[in-house]
Amino acid sequence: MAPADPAPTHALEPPAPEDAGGGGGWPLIDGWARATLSPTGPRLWQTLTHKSACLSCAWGTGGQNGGFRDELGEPLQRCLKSVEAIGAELQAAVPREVFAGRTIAELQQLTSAECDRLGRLDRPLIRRAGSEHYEPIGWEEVHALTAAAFRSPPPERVASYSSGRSSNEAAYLLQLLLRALGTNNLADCSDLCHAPSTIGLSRVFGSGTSMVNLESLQHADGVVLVGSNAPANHPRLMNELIRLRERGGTVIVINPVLEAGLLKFGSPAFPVRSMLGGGSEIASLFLQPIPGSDTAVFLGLQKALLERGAVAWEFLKAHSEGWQELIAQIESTGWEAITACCGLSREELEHTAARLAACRAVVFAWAMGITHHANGTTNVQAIANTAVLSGNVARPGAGTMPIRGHSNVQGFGSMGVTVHLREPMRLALEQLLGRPLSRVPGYDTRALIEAAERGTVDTLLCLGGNLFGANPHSAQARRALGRIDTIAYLATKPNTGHFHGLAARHTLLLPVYNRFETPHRTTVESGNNWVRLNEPGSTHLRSGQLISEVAFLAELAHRLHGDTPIDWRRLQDPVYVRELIACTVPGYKAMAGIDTSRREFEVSGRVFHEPRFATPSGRARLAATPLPDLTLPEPEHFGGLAPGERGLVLSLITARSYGQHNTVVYKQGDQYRGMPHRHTLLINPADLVASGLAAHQRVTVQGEVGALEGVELIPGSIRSGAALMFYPEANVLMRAVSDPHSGTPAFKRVPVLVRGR
Ligand SMILES: Nc1nc2c(c(=O)[nH]1)N[C@H]1C(S)=C(S)[C@@H](COP(=O)(O)OP(=O)(O)OC[C@H]3O[C@@H](n4cnc5c(=O)[nH]c(N)nc54)[C@H](O)[C@@H]3O)O[C@H]1N2
Ligand SMILES: Nc1nc2c(c(=O)[nH]1)N[C@H]1C(S)=C(S)[C@@H](COP(=O)(O)OP(=O)(O)OC[C@H]3O[C@@H](n4cnc5c(=O)[nH]c(N)nc54)[C@H](O)[C@@H]3O)O[C@H]1N2
Ligand code: SF4
Ligand SMILES: [Mo]
Repeated sequence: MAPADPAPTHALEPPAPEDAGGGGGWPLIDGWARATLSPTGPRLWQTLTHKSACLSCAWGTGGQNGGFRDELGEPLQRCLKSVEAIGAELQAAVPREVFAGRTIAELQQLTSAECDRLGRLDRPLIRRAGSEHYEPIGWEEVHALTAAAFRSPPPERVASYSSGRSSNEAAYLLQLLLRALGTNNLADCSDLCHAPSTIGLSRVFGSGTSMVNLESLQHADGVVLVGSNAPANHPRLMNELIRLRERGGTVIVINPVLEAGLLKFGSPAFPVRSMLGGGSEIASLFLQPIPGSDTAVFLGLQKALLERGAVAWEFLKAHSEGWQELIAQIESTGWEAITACCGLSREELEHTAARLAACRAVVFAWAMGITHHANGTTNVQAIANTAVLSGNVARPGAGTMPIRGHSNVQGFGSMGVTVHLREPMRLALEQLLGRPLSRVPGYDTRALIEAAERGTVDTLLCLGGNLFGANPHSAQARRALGRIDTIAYLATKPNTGHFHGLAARHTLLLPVYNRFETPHRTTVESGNNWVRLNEPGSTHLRSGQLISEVAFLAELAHRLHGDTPIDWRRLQDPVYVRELIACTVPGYKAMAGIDTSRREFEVSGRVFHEPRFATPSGRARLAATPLPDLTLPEPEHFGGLAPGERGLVLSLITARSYGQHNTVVYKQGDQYRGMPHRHTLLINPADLVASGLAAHQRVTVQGEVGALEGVELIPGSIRSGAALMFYPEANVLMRAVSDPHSGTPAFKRVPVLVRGR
């Protein structure tokens, strides 16, 4: 039984799932039916069975096994999120009158959902300085203009930003062409996402990705799921959690929000249970800490493990270094400091540690609730320390598993689209190009925005994504992008960034094929280090002038670099690109010959089957993880309350709703959190009482750099002192406060003043 816990805001044993609603279930089945029976239904089915990886998340369903299978060949692994993403790509082209008739000012009025619903981009467009319109432009002029924009400025003044939607081949070309130009300015969406995981895990294990593969996960009897809303964002992971509970395993969830789908989840993969039984139970234990305090939670778990004699001493001494420093920190940090920081009781932490110690093999998995903090890298290290201390690494069923975001975000990192290029790959690229690469550190995403704001960026190529919408401090992002001379956006569909992120002189909007339309084979890498092969496809936009990303980048490279030291035009051939990848990207040797073998593979050197890590000594490197200071400012910090106003300062989590993919919104509300529309703020009922504000009242949410008016207060299962709003709208509120180690912004702990009358 759970120890008594007087605080009403956090629960240890989760509430009975019957009372908690649960995620998945009927709405999912209904969603499938609607989507597949709609007018685009037949095309949708055809796409679902196409041999290519899912466009949506990095769990990586699809590929050579056919649209519905995971890498172990298990069927029925495609979720509704995938259907949503495909449905959006199957829209008709944006009607001609939209860009001809509507001014930029009018297009700027569109919401994210409205931008996406305009349809598919199907011909190149340009907006010239001073013009009120995007107008058509021919490809030849596009190529000449982009080549000139990259050729003219000094290399430090050109840059790229990318979002992990494109292929490995496009990613590899992008970095090769920029590095050959002499710049390392390769900002990527992972800078806003899992960079703390890459850096934290590299520090501890010498390798920045998951050390667990799907097969290994299926041998776990414990999973600690931290800061992840997997029911919405990685739905097929839920199948693994359901199975683990069925095997008698333990799922420990750590999240300030009592997410319904983490209590109980109805998966279409288990249809009888999900329809008749109301879903499967997920969390065995649910901890609701203060946002941003996970380092304290894990230090508490470590202390409890130490005190109950559950540290794997032999393993620690044989396979790690720096453990003495960590043990000293655990011993010298008092329980009061830990519990005050995380808001959980000592009993809760001890009880959780006991459950952890009783497991044979535990996987520690996490997402943005861990990384989106000013101490994101430290959070990751605290988790890794716990895994090593308890002996839960480098054996079947045990290890650390960052749950990646975009479907090929991990592939972008592997292909060298990063400001932290690893030494072996640097050497290989230098050999390929026959000269040393620039040693000037590149701009990551935040550094890029800051450099642009200073006026030191002239040319920017955006391979997918929404740089404007994804960044904190929207006003600053708009200003910064406006100081760049030329921006080329390669995209499948319009988004808010194309209308608000306008360059000073030329803004190009260039239509590309998505993964299932690309006329040549491509590859991607899943978050589980599995490389998928996507077969060629075709587009429904028959009269469109779309280009493949590889073709565009190879053309640009050829115009910039000619035929030396490699034949850049030959890079139009993705088979040749894969040959280069096989000989320059660590772990990718198996890429050679994939075109004939069609054999998908696991990147080598990532999954640790035995405790020899990728560090110089082969040992895991442990270090102390300082507790964060989570003090919130007073109302005066935000200008204070006006006479007659009531309100309170809260720690705001900005997250995804159940109906969006990042900056692209598909549905307005979030039924699982009881939020009927997007202009809402989830708040603990006790905070409502204490502040004198009322449920469903419309309030002003005041952040450090901006405010949102008329926001509806929704009482819900969130820890007292915390609040939740949807991204990207909430990005107008916050100043960019970043983790110094990774540059990743603190999107999950934004101080705000909520005020109303
Ligand atoms: N359908 C869909 N799928 C997606 C995406 C999408 O937008 N839609 N986006 C993709 C991308 S790029 C990514 S990165 C992933 C994102 O996947 P997630 O990380 O699951 O996404 P978020 O919505 O940011 O939710 C973060 C969770 O962390 C919790 N949290 C917030 N602060 C804290 C904290 O301080 N500590 C702890 N322990 N928990 C906290 C929140 O309550 C929330 O449940 O999903 C990917 N998959
Ligand atoms: N406040 C707040 N801000 C956040 C977050 C948060 O939780 N809170 N999350 C952060 C995270 S984790 C991430 S990853 C970033 C996401 O940031 P981004 O990756 O920059 O944004 P997306 O919304 O995923 O980009 C969507 C666009 O990509 C384009 N696209 C789609 N498919 C393709 C393709 O195949 N090729 C090309 N070239 N383009 C394509 C479409 O035009 C679409 O509009 O946002 C970050 N920002
Ligand atoms: S879990 Fe992720 S990869 Fe798998 S089908 Fe769903 S969205 Fe696609
Ligand atoms: Mo992400």
